[in-house]
Amino acid sequence: MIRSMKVFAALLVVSLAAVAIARAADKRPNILFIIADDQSPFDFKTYNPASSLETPVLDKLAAGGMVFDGAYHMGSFSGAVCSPSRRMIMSGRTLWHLKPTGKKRRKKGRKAKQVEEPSGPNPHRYTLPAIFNKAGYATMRTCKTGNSYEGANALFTVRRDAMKRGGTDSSGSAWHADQVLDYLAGREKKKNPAPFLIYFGFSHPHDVRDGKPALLKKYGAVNHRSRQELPPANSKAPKLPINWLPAHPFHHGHPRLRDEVSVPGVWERRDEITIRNEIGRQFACSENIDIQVGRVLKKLEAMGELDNTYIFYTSDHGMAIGRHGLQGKQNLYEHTWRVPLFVKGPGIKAGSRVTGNAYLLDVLATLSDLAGIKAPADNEGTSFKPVLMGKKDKTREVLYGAYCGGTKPGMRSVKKGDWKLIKYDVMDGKVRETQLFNLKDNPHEFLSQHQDSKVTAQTGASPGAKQVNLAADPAHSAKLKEMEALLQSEMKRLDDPHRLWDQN
Ligand SMILES: [Ca+2]
Repeated sequence: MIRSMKVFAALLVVSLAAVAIARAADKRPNILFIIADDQSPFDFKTYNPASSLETPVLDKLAAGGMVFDGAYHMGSFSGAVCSPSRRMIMSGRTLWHLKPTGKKRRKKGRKAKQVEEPSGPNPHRYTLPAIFNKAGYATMRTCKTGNSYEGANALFTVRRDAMKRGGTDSSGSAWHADQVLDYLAGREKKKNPAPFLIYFGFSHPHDVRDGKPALLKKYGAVNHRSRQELPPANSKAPKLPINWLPAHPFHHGHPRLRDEVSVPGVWERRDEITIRNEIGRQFACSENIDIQVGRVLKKLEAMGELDNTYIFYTSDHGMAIGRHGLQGKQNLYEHTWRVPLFVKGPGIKAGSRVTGNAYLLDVLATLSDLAGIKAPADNEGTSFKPVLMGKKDKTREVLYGAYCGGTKPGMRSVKKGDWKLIKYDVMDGKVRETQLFNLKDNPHEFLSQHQDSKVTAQTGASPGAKQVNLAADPAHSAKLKEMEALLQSEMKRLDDPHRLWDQN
């Protein structure tokens, strides 16, 4: 009897201690991670003051926290750039270390693809939801379906995924916000003390960019359906991007690529009316995302949770829509390689702006760091919490990018300081091109084609003589050589399985 009372007392002490730990853990920060689908940083006024997109909520979020000028996704070996990008976010793995799936490996006569989930027992134990669940966080997710990391997505305790790319509240972005609001209302009712990780994803502005009527009207656009006719010209439509071209100067390397030839509303057209209408649709969808984010932030404020929440806003990758004569997300120009990234939360100085040099694959390490959770064993990302806390300006010096979803070995980029190299080795050796840019002098990556008077008459741009590809300029031959060597060393370091025509 005495012995069992002693055991009971001991158990009581242990459980009281557990409650005390849980209470202490209540103070851990919440995380609201917001991710758009296919959105260039240059759509936002924060990155491009000439843009006509209005996003007052996100502008306020950016102004109340930190803006990253150098946030990138590492690339893709598939036309579905979303897929590896989202896998990198969930796993913190670098591009070429995303593990092949057991299922695909077993398929006869097919080579293993460097995509999908890892195989073996309990394969998703190191992913974002798994480690936050384990640490006692309440995890919730809403996002589009498909082209993502199913094994990880399924681990969120509450999951409300659906493809919502329509022009109404029930078929568009409002639906995703409704899921978060509903979840927060439930949390309020249950008085759930655990901090939350909410992965708040949108299916927009990804094509088909069907906007809501009032917003389409505002941006002078229509949900264009006819392949035979142009949409109506409208002076209210957003201006052409400053680095628009009627065609890319050489083949992008991915024949019959869906995003370049068959996106409804654009197809193979790059004319001014089509592109301006399409950007109007993109902006209508993006302003709607802004409105929906606003609804959720208002709710968090009403619940008294806002001040203890880190809010991230980003996209899985950027987008061309007419820039450089391209339409899709399968290129390594800044408009597409980069992503928007705004972060607000405890300890982050309002109005701060950094280079950052962060990858989306750093998100796992960063969120873990902010929550006081040890980053998982196979994470390869670097926490950018020190950047958020104002202790440093950037996470790394060199950035590497790849696109090889089409012909191999594909495109590669490397960036260090103001200098950026892009190389194209595509179409079975028929296209071998090198571009060298100084992004400080030439932030829009103008090419000689951008100086054509017919082009400048439409874009209103006036590129200087030196705002071109500098790869052939003898004045920069030493820099070119340095960047070529840097690219090759990054390819080697990151286990890129390919080499370009002029590499060892
Ligand atoms: Ca995407």
